[in-house]
Amino acid sequence: MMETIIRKFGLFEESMQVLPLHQGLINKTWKVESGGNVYILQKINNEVFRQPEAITHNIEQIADYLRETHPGYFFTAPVRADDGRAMVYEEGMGYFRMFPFVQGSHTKDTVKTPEEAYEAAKQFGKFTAVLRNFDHARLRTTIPSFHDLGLRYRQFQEALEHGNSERIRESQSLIILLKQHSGIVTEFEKIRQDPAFRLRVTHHDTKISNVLFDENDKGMCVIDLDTVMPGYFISDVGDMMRTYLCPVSEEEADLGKIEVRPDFYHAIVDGYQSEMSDALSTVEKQYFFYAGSFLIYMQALRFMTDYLNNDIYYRSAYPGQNLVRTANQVRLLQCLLALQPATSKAAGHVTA
Ligand code: GN1
Ligand code: MG
Repeated sequence: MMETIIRKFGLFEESMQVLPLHQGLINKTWKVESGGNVYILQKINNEVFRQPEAITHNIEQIADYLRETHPGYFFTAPVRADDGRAMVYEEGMGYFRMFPFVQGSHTKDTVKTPEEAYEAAKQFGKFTAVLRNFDHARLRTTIPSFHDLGLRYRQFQEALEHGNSERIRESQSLIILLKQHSGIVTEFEKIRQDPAFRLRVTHHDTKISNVLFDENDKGMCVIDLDTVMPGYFISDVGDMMRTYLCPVSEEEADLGKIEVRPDFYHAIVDGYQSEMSDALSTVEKQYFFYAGSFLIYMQALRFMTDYLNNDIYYRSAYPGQNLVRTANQVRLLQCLLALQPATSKAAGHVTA
């Protein structure tokens, strides 16, 4: 079946092999071995990415800019299809794109050491740093208001009004906890008004599996540029905190296993600052801790909202999975807030 797509990229061979790779919650991914070369093929979920061309537009803009200004920066440019475009569409199958597999690289699914966290944070910092003078207005928005916490909170409130009433009853204790932390939204609204915060080219999906590592476990580059858009640095740093601080993932149902590892926190801050220190304002630098609370809270709201809306957004394998994910993220938020350093910007006061 995938043959039709691979033909359009001009890479079809009788002996080729197509193997499914680990799946995210949104897009699907395969490894393709053809003609002695290896590629990564991705199907774009166009329910989520309503204008898939916006993704390839952005990648092409960035690729062109970096080729001219930072030729030494390692950027994985997409494979062009026979018609010259970086994406193919097939009726009934959807939108696909392909990248050459980077020889000698590997990805990681979990963060096991502070060194890995440092390397990943350095790569995400470097990505934003090399694009510091790129005019972000050249980028299209691939998901409108993606990390707009105010909108996420309103969507949560709407789900409380119009969502599945049985699920709302069953989730009361988590709903109350989420409402108590709405000060994190108020703080975000201040950030949006604050000229000390700059919009930059940010990645918006900084999980460890979006970094390529070399044989010596040094970071090589970032991948998966679907959600690259203008954003605040707290989005990227926050999603690293959300996904690197804890030894277990957002899928863990045993809340007793959730904890925040302080040495990983420092590794993220140091790795990111090793590239971004000159670019960040003094005010922005006070928001590293807030970044973690911002992203974890947003993810908790998104999982809760989806649960109350009968699981229409996140792929789920068993009933109640989005509720488990919500409880997991709320616990993670509590663990992080318990460690708030006296010197950092408050994460928003808990209201009773
Ligand atoms: C989605 O599909 P994946 O795993 O790259 C989501 C992220 C969430 C993440 C939670 C476009 O990312 O924002 O943080 O799930 N991406 C989109 O696992 O909604
Ligand atoms: Mg992604």
